[in-house]
Amino acid sequence: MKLSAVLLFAVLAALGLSGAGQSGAQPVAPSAAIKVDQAGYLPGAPKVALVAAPSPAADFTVRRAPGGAVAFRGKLGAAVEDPDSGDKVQAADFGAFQTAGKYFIDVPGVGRSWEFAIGANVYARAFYLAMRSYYGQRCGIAVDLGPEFPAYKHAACHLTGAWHASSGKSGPRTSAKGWHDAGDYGRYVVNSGITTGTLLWTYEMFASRVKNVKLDIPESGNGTPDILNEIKWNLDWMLSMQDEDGGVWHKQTSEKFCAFIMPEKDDLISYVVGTGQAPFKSSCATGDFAAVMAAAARVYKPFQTDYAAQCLRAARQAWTWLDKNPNVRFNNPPGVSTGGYGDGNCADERLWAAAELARSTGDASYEKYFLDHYGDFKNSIRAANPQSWGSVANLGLWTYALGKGGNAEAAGAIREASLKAAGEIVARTAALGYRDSMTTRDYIWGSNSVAANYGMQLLVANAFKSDPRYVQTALDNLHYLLGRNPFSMSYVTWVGANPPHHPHHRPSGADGIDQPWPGFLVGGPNSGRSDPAMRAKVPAGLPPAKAYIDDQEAYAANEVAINWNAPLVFLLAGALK
Ligand code: G3I
Ligand code: 9MR
Ligand code: ZN
Repeated sequence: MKLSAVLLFAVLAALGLSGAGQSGAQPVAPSAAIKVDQAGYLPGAPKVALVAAPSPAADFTVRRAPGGAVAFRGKLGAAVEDPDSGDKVQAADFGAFQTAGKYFIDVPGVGRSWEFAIGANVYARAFYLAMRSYYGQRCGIAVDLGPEFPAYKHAACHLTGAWHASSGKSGPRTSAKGWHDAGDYGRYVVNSGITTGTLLWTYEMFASRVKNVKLDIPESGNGTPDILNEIKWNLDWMLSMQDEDGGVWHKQTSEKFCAFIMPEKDDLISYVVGTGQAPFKSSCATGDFAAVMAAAARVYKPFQTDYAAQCLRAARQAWTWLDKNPNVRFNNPPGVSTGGYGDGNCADERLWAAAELARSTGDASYEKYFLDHYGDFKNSIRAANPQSWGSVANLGLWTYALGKGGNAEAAGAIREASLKAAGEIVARTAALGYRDSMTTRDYIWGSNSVAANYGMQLLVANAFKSDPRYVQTALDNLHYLLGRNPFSMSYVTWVGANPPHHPHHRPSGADGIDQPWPGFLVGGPNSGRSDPAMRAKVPAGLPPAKAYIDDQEAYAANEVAINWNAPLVFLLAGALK
C-alpha cells in the first residue's frame, strides 16, 4: 500500500468511516495485535497466526480477501508467555484449511490481520525480490530495476580506486565489480565470504528450485542460472582482491562513510585497505576467500569450466598463503573508520577453507588439515549461536559431512551434533509465544539474520535426516521475519502489506523516491540500541524483541546488509515449490 493510502485509511478509521464491526464485508484497518506471515503459507504446511491482545480472545475466522466471506472458523489457543517481547500470545491454528487464495484473519473484539495468501508459490515473489536485491547492490555498473520499479536505478559507481598506504602498495588502482555491503558503499571480503558462501550453498542444496528463476539481470539468458550470474558479480570483485602471493586484502572502502548520496555521487577514493604492515593481507579474509572460491569451483563447473578452474587455482593459492600466515588480524588502520569486520580468531575460516577445498578436490592434504582440527570446533554446532560473518565453523563442518567427507567417524559426529542441535531448537521454538528460535541473547545488531541463520541450520539438519519438524521450525523463523512478530511487520522491503519504509540504505534514502529499494531484510531488533537514533527514539528497558524502529537514522536496527539477506534467500529457496 502506498503511504498516501495508509494515511487515508487512518483518517477514515478515525472518522469511523472505514467500515466497522466484525462482518468483514467492509475494509477495516489491520490490527498489529494479529500476526500473520504476510507472504503466506504453503497449503500442506502448518498454518498458525498469532494474537497478542491485552486480554485473551476466544474465536477467530479466516476470511476471504477481499469480501470477507468466512472460509474457516477456529478457537484460539491458550495465551503463552513470550519473555523476549513481554507479550502473551495466542495461536490461531488453521492448518486444516488448505484452499489456495487470499485471506485475512478476523478476531472478534481484537480486529483483523493484514492479508496473506495460501498457495504453493507464496514465497516465489519474496525469493525473487530478496535475490534480486543483490543486483541493486552492484558496484561498477549502471543498475536499473526495470519497468516494474521505474526510477529505481543508479549510474556506474566507484569505477576508479587506489591503494591505501596500509595495503603495502601505492598509487591508483582499477576498481572492479562487487556488491555494496549494506547501507554503505564499502566492499568487505570477510562479509562477502559468508554471503557468497550461503548463496552458493543455496544453489547447491536447492538447484532444482532456483536454477530456472529468472532474475531479470543483464546476464539473463546466457545459459548460466541467474542466481549464479548474480553471485559471480561479487566473486569477480573478490578475485580482484587477491595478491600475487595468494593473500587477500581485507576490504575496499573509502576512509570514512560518505553522505547519504547515490553511489555514483560518492567521489571519496575507494581504497584497497590492508593491515598496515607486512604481510598486509589478513587471515580471516584469505580463509573466507579460499572457502568460497573452492565452493565456486564445484558450482560453476557445469556452466563455466574455465571460470571454475580459475576459482580453484585462486582457492589453492589462498590456502598456501594461509598456511604461512594463519593469524594475521585486521583492525582499521589510522584514519580509516568504515566497517571493521574485525575477528580475533581465523581458525574457523581456515577450517571452512580446508573443508570446501577437500570437498571440491578430494586432496588428502586439505582433508588431513580438516581432520586434525575439526575437533577444536566440535561444540560449534549447537542450539545457540548459529553461523555469522565472524563464526563460520558450522559451514566447514557441514560441508565436510554433506560432501564426500571420507572419514565416517568425523562425518557421523557432525551429523549427530547437527540433529541434536536441531532437536533442541525445535523444542525451544515451540515453547515461545512467537514461535521463533531466538534466544534472549540473539537480539543483537542484525538479529533478523540470526533468525534466518537458525532457519538455515534447521534446513541443513534436514539434509542430514529428513524430519518435518526441522522444516516446519525453519518456516516458523521465516514467518517471524515476514510478519509474525511483535510489530506485525514484514521485515523485508516490498514483501507483505506492512513492510519497512525507511531502511538505512543510501540509494533508498537518496533516490528521491518515496518507497525504499525492494527485497531487503532490515537488521531488526537490537537490545543494545547501538546507534544514536535508537538511543534517542527507542525507550531503554524495552523487551529485546521490541527494541526496533523503522527509521533511516537507526543503522543498528534498520540497515540492510548482503550477509543478512543471504540466509533469507536460503530459507526462501527451501520453501519454494
Ligand atoms: O557476539 C557478541 C555477543 O557475544 C554479545 O553478547 C553481544 C552483546 O552486545 O554482542 C555480540 O557482538 C555484536 C556483533 O556485531 C555480533 O555480530 C556486537 O555487539 C555488534 O556491535 C556487532 O555489530 C556489527 C556492526 O557492524 C558493528 O561493528 C555487525 O555484526 C555487523 O553486521 C555490522 O556491519 C556493518 C559494517 O561494519 C559496515 N557496513 C554495514 C554493516 C551492517 O551494519
Ligand atoms: O552508514 C553507515 C553504516 O553502514 C554503518 O553500519 C554504521 C556503523 O558503522 O555507520 C553508518 O554511518 C554513520 C557513521 O558511522 C556516523 N555518521 C553517520 C553515518 C550514517 O549516515
Ligand atoms: Zn559502487
